[in-house]
Amino acid sequence: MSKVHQALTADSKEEQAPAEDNSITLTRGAEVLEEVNQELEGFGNRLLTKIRPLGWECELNPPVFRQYDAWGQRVDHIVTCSAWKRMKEIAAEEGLIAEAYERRYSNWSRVHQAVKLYLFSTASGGFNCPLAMTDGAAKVIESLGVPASLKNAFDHLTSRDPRKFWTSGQWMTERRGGSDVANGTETVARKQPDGTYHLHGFKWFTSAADSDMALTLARIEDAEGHVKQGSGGLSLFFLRVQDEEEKLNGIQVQRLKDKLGTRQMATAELWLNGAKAELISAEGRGVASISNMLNITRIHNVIGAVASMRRMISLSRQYALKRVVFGKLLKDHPLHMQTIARMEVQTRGAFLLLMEMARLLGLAETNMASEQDQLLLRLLVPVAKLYTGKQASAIAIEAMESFGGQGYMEDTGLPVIVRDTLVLSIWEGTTNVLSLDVLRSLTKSQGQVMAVFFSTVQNKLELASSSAELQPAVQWVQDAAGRLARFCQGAASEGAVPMELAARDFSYSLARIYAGALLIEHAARPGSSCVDVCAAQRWCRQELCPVAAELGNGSYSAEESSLDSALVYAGSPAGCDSDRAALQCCLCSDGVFLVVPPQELQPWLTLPNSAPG
Ligand code: UCC
Repeated sequence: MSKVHQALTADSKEEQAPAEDNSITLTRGAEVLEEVNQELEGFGNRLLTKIRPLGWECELNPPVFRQYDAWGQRVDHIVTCSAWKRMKEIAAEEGLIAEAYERRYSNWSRVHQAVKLYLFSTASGGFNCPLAMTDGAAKVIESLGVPASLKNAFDHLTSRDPRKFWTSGQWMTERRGGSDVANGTETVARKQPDGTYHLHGFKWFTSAADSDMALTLARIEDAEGHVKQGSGGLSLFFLRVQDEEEKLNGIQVQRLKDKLGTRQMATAELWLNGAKAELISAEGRGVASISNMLNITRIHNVIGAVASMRRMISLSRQYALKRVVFGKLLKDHPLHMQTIARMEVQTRGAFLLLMEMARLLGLAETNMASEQDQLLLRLLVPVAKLYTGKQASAIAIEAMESFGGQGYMEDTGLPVIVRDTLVLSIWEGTTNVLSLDVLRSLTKSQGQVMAVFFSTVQNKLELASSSAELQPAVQWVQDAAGRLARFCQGAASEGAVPMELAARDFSYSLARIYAGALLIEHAARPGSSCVDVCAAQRWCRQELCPVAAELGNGSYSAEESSLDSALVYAGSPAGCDSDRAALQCCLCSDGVFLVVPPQELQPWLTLPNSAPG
């Protein structure tokens, strides 16, 4: 039985430890809200009048790479525009990183920071990316106890002084790949007499390569020049990108990446050729140490996703108030309103997931989190990251379509948002890699994350127990949670379900059930509106537990799994070059005929030979 299956056998009925009395934090929460509201109003004005135009300037003036100076000297200069530089100053002035580490508002500081970043995100001209990594780097350093050698860096990363503020890179991806870091990392670290290391290797994607510092992984060479392979051979290093004379620190910039989106931000290939660095993790604990950074950047990814969804819906909604088609405004076409309303429901669920994570992170960072809160946070970060990344891509495209052909025009600015959104399911771990991380959280906690998940969902639903209008929604969530619990028990006891195959549907189930519970809890609070109730009801009407549904369809059986490959390669070992060839191959494959009835293939198979292949 695999470790995941063993974890699933953990008693999911385990009692949650009594929650701490949080009435004091709640009261203070109301005061914080009042204070923060005022500040946000000022920030909102600044966003509209100053920051958004700067963001557009960043889009129009993407970074360029100047390899040589006028005299033929190699300089490897990444030239960024003045608006990009101004964004860095604004980020410092607004305390977009500092807020989280000063903890002015105690456990609410992370919620405050998340809201500011959420507002900033789509106006930032891509500057949200370096901020994500900067926050992640500060988190790693703080979790190491801010050692003396890193105090200076920490102070720069968390400064409100624009002259002092640093951003950080996170150089994890090498030529052999970005998901399988344990096997893909080739960079070596050679120890120097002064105790520092020189790094040698090639970093294939380095986002915001104009940053002041970076955290990166490398394998320490022993005296014989040997390194340990795998995850256990990786250690974490800190380095400055430039030295005191502003010369690159043993780094050559190979080229800038030509990306689909996030073009405002310089992503570079970097050749580390003796870059001076400091070891900051225990030897061989690089991945575990950098995971503190990953979990923060993944939360920023969720912020970016929800912000993008909200921006696209706002634009779409405004357009519907002005555009007349078929004799009336778009807003008076029920089908159009249904489309936007569906996006709205998705966005509300995603927003509450984001706020829940920020709340839990705030508790964890002020020693107010119970063990259950910490487990829940560990589970929710990959769940929310993978789910909102997909939601945001779908909504960006749907909302673009709501503008008709105009949505496809560059000068509307909509394609920029779409392009920048599509990366969110790739950055910081793809959907499948994050689904496997969900399983990792399960095994690492020996199943305790699921026990906490179920009891927290149940607690949230209780608030709605006296609301008749929310009862159907409560019932759907309870049914889905029941089906998920049975799935877990079945998967564990028989070991019958290959969990890797079910990982994505499993993660989607967690996201939908949890967001359903959050929407219900929100709708049940005093002061909520009928729109909140409607959003909760509609969210809960979707399939909340796709993993149980797919199990019922036999999707995780060995037969289905082998058919997956048959469908993909359709009888050709080398794959197929065109749809026509693929369909012809399907004819040869009994397996494919079993799942695609011949009558459905008929229109395709009778295409004239001249039809495009
Ligand atoms: O894309 C990148 C930069 C883009 C710019 C950022 C902008 C984002 C914000 C946007 C704003 C809008 S940088 C590249 C990103 N790359 C990734 O995300 C990597 C994806 N791959 C993974 O996540 C893999 O699952 C790995 C690398 C974590 C797998 O590594 P291993 O070594 O094979 O995994 P292990 O052996 O399972 O884990 C090693 C240790 C374990 O701890 P111990 O040894 O104590 O048991 C794990 O529990 O690391 C621990 N660990 C974690 N702990 C692994 N992952 C986590 C985690 N997420 N949280 C806590």
